[in-house]
Amino acid sequence: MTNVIFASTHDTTPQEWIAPLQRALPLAQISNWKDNAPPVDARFAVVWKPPHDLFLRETRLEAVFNLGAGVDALLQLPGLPADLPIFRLEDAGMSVQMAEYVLHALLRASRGFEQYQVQQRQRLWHPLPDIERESWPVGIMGTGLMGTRMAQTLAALEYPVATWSRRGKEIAGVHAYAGADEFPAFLARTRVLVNTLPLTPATQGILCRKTFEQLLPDACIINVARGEHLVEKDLLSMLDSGHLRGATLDVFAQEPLPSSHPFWDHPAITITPHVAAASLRGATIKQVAAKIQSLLNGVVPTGAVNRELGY
Ligand code: OXD
Repeated sequence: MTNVIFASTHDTTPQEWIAPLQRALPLAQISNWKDNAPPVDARFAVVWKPPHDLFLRETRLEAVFNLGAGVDALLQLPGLPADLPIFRLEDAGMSVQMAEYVLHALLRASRGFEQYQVQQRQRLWHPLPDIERESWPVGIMGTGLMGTRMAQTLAALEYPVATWSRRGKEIAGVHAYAGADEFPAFLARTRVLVNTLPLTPATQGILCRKTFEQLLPDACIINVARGEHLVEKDLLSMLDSGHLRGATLDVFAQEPLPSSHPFWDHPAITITPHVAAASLRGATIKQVAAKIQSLLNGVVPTGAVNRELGY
């Protein structure tokens, strides 16, 4: 019997994951993590924000499956064996939601919906100038599944779109910038900066004053990756000085965002509670079950995390 442990400190109703996972893998025994319980000697762990002692207790794991795209928190857990394979979730309904989220944030600015909302309250019938797409060049940091889908979506709507990533990725109709050398040129043509990068020591704090200063004037920031990418005080001072026009933030260094945090009341900041893209349960379970089955058949599935790169 193959033991699989489900370990999430995030889900209050783990049975909603465990029951369908058990149906998808009838020959395995799926159990829920319980604090202060003995190990179940699991071969596989299915996790999201797992308990800190997961790897200290379950020492026979052969692979871990992360129920999200970002593995930054998982890689920090104590006792994580250096050679334990980790598989991230690949899309599972997330990239289309991310594309919608970014499109919505972009349109609020580019189509004047923010101003029309204010005008409605004033009973003001006042058409704004027509949209000029070339005034809204979008720059997407990261060309994983999320960044790629966003770039394709916005390019299809005829916005000028560029991406920036470690190696540069070819996407039809999108200009690719690659590596540290091309970062300044990427920023210099960007007015709407979207962050989809994985959080690693190399990307932590990348949304900082030095980055913001290089953007086109009246720029917007959209962060859907991790709160730790952003230097909060730099964002606030660049908004207050008028160099930046606004920011749409879905992720924060501390979640939930504390009620005393200055972001809540800032007129140029739009906040959502880490909901830009949810992994859809049905698609996620199907994908994780297929990957476990693949390993049981001796075939390494896709989505393996490169531990050196940190994603
Ligand atoms: C993820 C997330 O990493 O939802 O998938 O944050």
